[in-house]
Amino acid sequence: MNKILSEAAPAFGFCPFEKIRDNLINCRSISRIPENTKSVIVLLFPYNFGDDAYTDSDISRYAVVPDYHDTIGRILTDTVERLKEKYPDEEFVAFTDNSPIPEVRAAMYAGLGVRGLNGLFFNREYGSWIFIGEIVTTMICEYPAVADSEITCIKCGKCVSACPTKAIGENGINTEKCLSFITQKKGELTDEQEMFIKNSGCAWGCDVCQSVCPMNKSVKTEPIEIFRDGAEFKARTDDDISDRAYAWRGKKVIERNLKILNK
Ligand code: B12
Ligand code: SF4
Ligand code: SF4
Repeated sequence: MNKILSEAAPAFGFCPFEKIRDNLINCRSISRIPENTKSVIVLLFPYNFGDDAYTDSDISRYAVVPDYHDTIGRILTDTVERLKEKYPDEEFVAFTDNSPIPEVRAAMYAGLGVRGLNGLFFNREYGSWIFIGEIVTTMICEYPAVADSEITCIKCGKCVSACPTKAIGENGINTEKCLSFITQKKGELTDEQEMFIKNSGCAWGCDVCQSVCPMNKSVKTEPIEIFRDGAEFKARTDDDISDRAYAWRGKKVIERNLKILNK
């Protein structure tokens, strides 16, 4: 099992399903979770090229690499096939992002790292610059002993004060205030929302609460191979943007944001 998983991702772990059963996100794919699920295999996919690489970039780091829904989706589908071959009596179902699994929580209980005040997950080696993907299975795995007290950050407050829209509160982030959410919003924006985008210099997403975090200093800068190949540091609006993370909202949204930046 570990050999197959290590060929898919540089870091992975096992979360008991019972740790997240009561926190499932209510989306359409929830029905794909097998009835007798016992474990969530959590895999981390690093995408960070290091601070210097992004100096002239106008999109957030996660959008620089080819759309992770496709790339990680393909890796996980392949991994599921290999696991099914090896364990024919068990069920395996892959998810990433558009997933009923609360991925931050699952990664914490898989013993892979901690949750920050900004709601994001930080791994010891790669920091928060990782995508989380998972395979839900009926197999019982070897779980780490993770105490609730061990899975939050040091709460230094740097992300709270640096957040441009003051979206981080005591109980996590206020989604609608978050600049990442604003850049993905369709239609007209308020003058204030436009100002936030203009001041950020970023046409898609927001990296501020990650960039200031001490847990992201001195982390590994080794994106997985599939990300190294197709990285693009500037947003595009030509005919084929289908392999980019900003494509799913349609071309109008990224065009609007670029127009705001260039005003
Ligand atoms: C909807 C969504 C968004 C929304 C709303 C975000 C939000 N936090 O609600 C928006 C569009 C704003 C967004 C933005 C971003 N997102 Co987003 N998003 C998601 C998505 C699809 C669902 C999140 C969700 O609704 N979770 C449910 C709620 C209830 O979870 P929660 O508030 O985090 O709290 C849970 C746990 O943290 C835990 N918990 C909370 N507090 C505590 C305390 C203790 C003690 C314990 C034990 C547990 C615990 O319990 C809660 C319930 O499960 C996830 C993928 C997924 N399926 O999880 C990606 C995901 C969280 N996003 C991701 C990314 C990369 C981003 C951005 C960084 C992108 C960018 N650069 O702009 C920003 C960061 C904004 C931020 N600070 O969170 C990554 C995060 C990777 C990481 N290192 O953590 C994920 C995991 C996608 C992925 N597959 O990699 N996102
Ligand atoms: S900046 Fe400080 S408070 Fe925010 S996530 Fe990082 S360690 Fe936690
Ligand atoms: S992604 Fe940006 S706007 Fe959203 S919580 Fe983090 S710093 Fe604030």
